[in-house]
Amino acid sequence: MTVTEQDVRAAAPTNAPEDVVTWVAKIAELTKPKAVEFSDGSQAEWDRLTQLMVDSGMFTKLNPAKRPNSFLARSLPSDVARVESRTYICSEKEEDAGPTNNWADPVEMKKTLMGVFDGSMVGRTMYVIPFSMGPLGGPISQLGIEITDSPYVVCNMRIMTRMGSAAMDLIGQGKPWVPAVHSVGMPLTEGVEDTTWPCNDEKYITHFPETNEIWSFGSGYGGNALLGKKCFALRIASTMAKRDGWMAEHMLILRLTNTNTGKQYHVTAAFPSACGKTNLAMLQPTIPGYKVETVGDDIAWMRPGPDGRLYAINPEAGFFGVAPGTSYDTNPMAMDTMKENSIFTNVALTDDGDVWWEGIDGPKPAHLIDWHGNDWTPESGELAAHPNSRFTVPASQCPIICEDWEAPAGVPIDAILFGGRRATNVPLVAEQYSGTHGVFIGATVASEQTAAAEGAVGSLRHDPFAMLPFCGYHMADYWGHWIEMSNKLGDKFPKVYQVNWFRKDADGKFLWPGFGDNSRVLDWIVRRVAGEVEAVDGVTGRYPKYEDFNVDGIELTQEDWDKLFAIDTAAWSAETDETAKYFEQFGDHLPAEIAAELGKLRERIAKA
Ligand code: O2Y
Ligand code: MN
Repeated sequence: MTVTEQDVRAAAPTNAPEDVVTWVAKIAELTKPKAVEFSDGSQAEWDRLTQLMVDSGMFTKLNPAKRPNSFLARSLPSDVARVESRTYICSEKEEDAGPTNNWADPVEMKKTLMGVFDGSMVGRTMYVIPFSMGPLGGPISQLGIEITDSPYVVCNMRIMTRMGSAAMDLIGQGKPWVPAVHSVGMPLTEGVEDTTWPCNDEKYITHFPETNEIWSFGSGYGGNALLGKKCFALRIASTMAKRDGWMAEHMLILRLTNTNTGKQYHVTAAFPSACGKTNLAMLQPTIPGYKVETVGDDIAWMRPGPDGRLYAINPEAGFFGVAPGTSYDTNPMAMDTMKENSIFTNVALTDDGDVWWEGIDGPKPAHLIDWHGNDWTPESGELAAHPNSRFTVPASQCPIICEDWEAPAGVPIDAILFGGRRATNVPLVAEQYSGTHGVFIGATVASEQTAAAEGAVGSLRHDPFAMLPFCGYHMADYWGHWIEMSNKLGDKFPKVYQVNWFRKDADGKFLWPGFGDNSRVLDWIVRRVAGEVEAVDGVTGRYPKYEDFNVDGIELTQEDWDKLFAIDTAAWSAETDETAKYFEQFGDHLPAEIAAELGKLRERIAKA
């Protein structure tokens, strides 16, 4: 028995407009689910679906005394992360996807998708999730509807987005919405037994930028399945933003308040993975006189405001953070955020019904159930939690969530940070020389894969603007869009700063303490923004003077400082050659301004 158009009409809430009902009926006809439910986002719905998953074995309820209203899910080892190799941009012209994306012809991909989605939901319930990315009805926000056959996705979307009836109200008022179709790709046909993590070895994470559509097949995990996040808020939104004159960025947003003057600054920051982005979003300053509040931990949508400044919202409502390495030592605010109402995926389970992962506080327990569901002891010699295991938590539970984190018009941005994990070459902080130099700094974000030999560059993994897997169109055209936005806003465009917390000395020791001490770098940046402090011109940008930088309470001598800001001209010369080679792939899409900035960098190296 499969859902008919009549069933869809009967299930649709009264605020669902005809175009939505027709679309849902069409997807039901294709995917052939056994039932259809429109999500209202209510507590009752959460209670019902979490219980359904506990009953099916997909969720383990955590000990309510330790972790109220929280659940653990374990995925299959074949479905533990985003799959970039199966992620496609299906623009009409291949050139528009650019050399850094997988491209597929939209007509061909649609044929493939119609094949794999045909009957893909047999025996399952199809859930229809109306959602808003950003505060409901806000001027920067956008609407979407995800259809999925995964109750896990429904519950995660309830945390990560503003989901349910209120979003459908806005869609019913005729506001545009992005259609997103998701199936785990495991139909329960005759004789097929359901599993606790249904998925399919064949996966397609596809984006159609010209029609704003998302189709995702075969994975139940994270960015592959929670389609509001990377698929909508970055890949599709980046194409919308280019068309409409705004910016969709892979950036945290924080508010830094000078507690002596009350002056507030807002900073966005982009980092490739494994650079401590969540820790910075929830920074605990080690220097007195500052307070950090979190606006967002992963994505920023930014638009020029009426005063000509750039305003940012966090389009998400929750954090989908990496668990391993998170502790009261490294990120106490994240730990407090996940005290309740949370979903954990692929972490370990303690004997008293709580969660555990490598790097969490305290000694290793004598016994755990690992992320595979097997007994684990410290002698097992295996990781108890998967390295990409996750917590899904409501942002509102973060003890330092900014009171304006849901301000519909966003917060005005004062500075933009770009950082990578660079053991060599890149100084602690450098300010842009100009707007185009700021874009060059973003375009050359990279992390080192291996240690560099003396005077050479380690193997660099380029991740421009930390957008490599998330830009929905040609990467070099995206740089062109940044240049256009920067030129349009002129002096009001936030200044860009390159930061690097990870520089090492010749013995491989970190030169900078990082974590809460990164507040010292923020302190210098906001004093620069306020025009309170001078900077010295250097090879990669403008640097702080040692005497202006707050080193109270840490041991950072002038000698250490010199190492943190040292420029090895031979190594930098090699790095510019490497950058030029990296840029070659972008052909004539590379903005002339970016090529010119590389030339200027070479001139500064030659003069140094
Ligand atoms: O592996 C996944 O599906 C999650 S990826 C992710 C999740 C939260 C924030 N950022 C990311 C990322 O890959 O940048
Ligand atoms: Mn991210």
